[in-house]
Amino acid sequence: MRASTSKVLLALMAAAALLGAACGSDGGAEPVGAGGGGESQSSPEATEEQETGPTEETVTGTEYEFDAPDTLAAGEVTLNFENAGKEPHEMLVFKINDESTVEELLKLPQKEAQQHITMVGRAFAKPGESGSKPVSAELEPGRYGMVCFVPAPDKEPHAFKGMFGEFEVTE
Ligand SMILES: [Cu+2]
Repeated sequence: MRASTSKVLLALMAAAALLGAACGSDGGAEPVGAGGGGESQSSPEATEEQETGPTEETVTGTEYEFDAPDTLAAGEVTLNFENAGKEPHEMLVFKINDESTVEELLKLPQKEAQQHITMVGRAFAKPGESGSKPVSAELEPGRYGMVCFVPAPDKEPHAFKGMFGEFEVTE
């Protein structure tokens, strides 16, 4: 008995709630929804995604130089490496911790040079191929360098034939 009574009550309450909602929305809600919802929704979000998404660039190596961007935006960066040359090439990427240039660092003994830099990553590619793995890292603003130490046919590392570069990561 009690159960059926409360079911009726619940049904009545639900009906009252529906009526109440219907009455309330009659006045103001409908015209707002009907008008123009589509325009303002997507554009601010899309801009944010572009700002925070990973930056992807391709660096090309040939004999004996890198073709790379001069500047990159700080944050998540993916550097693909393509070998457009006839010899194997690598792309060693590092952050320069002081005012040294890559050219200056190449003149130092290896152990000493390493004290001026922080390694970021390495990619390698055979002639005419793309590197199997890009260099992906979270880069903070600063100066960065890249070099290739693959030996040329005359045994001299490519870096000493000019295969090095610098780029800047900006805020
Ligand atoms: Cu090389």
